Amino acid sequence: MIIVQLIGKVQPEFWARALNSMAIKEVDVIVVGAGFGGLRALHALRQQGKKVQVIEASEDVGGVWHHNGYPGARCDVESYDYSYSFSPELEQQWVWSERYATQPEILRYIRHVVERFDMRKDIRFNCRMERAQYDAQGGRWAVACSDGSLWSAHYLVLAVGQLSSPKTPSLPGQDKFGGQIIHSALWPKEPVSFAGKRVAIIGTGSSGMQMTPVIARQAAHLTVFQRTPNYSVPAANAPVSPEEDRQVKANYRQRREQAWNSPTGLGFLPGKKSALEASPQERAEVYEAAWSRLGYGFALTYFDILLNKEANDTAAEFIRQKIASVIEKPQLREKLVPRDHAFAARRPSVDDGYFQAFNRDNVQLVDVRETPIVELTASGIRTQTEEHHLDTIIFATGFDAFTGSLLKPEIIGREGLTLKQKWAAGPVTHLGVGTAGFPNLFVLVGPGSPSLLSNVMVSIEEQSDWFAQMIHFMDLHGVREVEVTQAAEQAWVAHVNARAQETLYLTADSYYNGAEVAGKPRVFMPYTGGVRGYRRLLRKCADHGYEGFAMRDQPLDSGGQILNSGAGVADVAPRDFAAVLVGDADGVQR
Ligand code: N01
Repeated sequence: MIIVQLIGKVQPEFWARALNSMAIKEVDVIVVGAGFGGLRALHALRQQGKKVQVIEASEDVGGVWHHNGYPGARCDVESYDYSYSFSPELEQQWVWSERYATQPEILRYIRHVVERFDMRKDIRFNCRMERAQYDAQGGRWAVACSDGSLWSAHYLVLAVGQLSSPKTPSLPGQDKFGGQIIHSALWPKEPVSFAGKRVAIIGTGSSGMQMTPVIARQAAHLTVFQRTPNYSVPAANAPVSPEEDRQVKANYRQRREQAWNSPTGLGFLPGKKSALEASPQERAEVYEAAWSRLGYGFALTYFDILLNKEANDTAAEFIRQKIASVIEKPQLREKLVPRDHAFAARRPSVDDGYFQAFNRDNVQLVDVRETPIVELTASGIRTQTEEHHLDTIIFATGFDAFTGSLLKPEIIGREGLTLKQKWAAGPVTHLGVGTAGFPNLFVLVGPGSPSLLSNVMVSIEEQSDWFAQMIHFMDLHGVREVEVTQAAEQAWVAHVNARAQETLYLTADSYYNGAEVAGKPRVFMPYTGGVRGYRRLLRKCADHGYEGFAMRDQPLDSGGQILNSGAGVADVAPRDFAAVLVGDADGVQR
């Protein structure tokens, strides 16, 4: 049936090659991606006794943490929170060396988890999913991969990451440059030396800001090409002392509970007060205390920093003064201090000496809005005013966020509709986990879920367990096919938009709303209702028999009947964002 489906509807040379080279392998679930998300999905699905095959395009585990090996790369979520919670033994035995772990340490952790839970045997490396097609009569996904392997699975889980499709601008003359070009998210595995080199970094988001001070210390000369000045708060990184480790581990469950019940999954509860209710002196004290201690939690010092422009201005001005105070050259201060958007309306960075790096004699800033890049030459970058001679150019230019990696493979649902066609005007999901017309397909931390507005580890674990429980429920009730209803996804998209409109996120161009890629639909993608609120909605959906998902005893095309009240629309009436910020997404006001 599957072969007929594949050959009948899609007849690329690829399928012929795949079919010739290998037999179709049958599994219960294909999970695409062996980063934190895919590995956690593997664990959750194994717990349900499922035969799972993880397929991974690269040669090892880790996802973005495998690829983003640039100097200075580290997480801006505290190590104890950016880690799996499913195994108390793992929690107790793993020792983090720093409050914010470096990329190598995170990768060591991932590899440890993979070995400890014997995951490697279920992962196929150097295997990129190129095409997946739903067999509407058989109710299974047929998956074809770059290595010629062909799979049939009841369920398809896309754990491909939201920031995993690197974006490189195409500048004139890019092929002429004689030196080395590196993208921050495709960092070479062999060591890159900057000693004695003239280096350029293009892009001043989190990646550019993290690598700048480190490369500045190594290179002969560093030129940073900035388009938009970014807000940043100090990382407040420190080694973890044995006493701190003991304390965290003595109360780890409590710490997890706090993270799960906080708006961002970072454990911080927002201040109960409006920034505008506080006196200037009180605000200054609160901001000062948060500045050196909270990292990204700075944005939650008052509950309305992301809701009200006037409130936001108080935080933004504090940060501007802090940034300006460490930059010695007045003309650089003007260029580096962010003024054109509200604080945290785009993703701010958490840095360790970024602005101070510009006090060094070997570091130069080029504002590309003032002096745009004209071309790359054989020996460097030529702007409208000068040529910068370079040995190495680093693109820290970010990603095609949220949908980039989801839309790369050809994913074909009912009646030949591709995911790309379905999402041509922007991604449409119910709860960020599934989309109508694509049965038995789950997206991990997809558009419409808190994803990049949360500690993604919390979201990954929440959704992985939720899918696994849904599959268990389906097994118990003889369900063969599950599919988001159109009514449910329309209601969810309206809800996501309504919630976003309560915030300042829509006031800025950012990768949250597709502005990072020319021609990409301008749609706000993450869910702003908070981790705790989202968690409650997932539970409510399950408690109501998976409301918004049609569950059928057989595939629809084989005459399947709906077993639950699938047509129901989740009750997601927009509510006061401030209520969500203190964790009451289900309508309880503060
Ligand atoms: O990417 P970005 P990133 N010419 O999209 C500029 C996570 N992360 O890799 O702002 C010149 O933020 C672009 O300019 P503009 C985190 O979620 C986390 O830095 O579009 N410049 C911008 O300055 C983060 O948000 C950690 O005007 C160009 C930069 O490139 C996300 O990953 C560390 C350009 C891209 O910034 C992405 O971060 C690293 C062009 N043609 C990343 N095109 C931590 O955990 C783009 N830019 C700390």
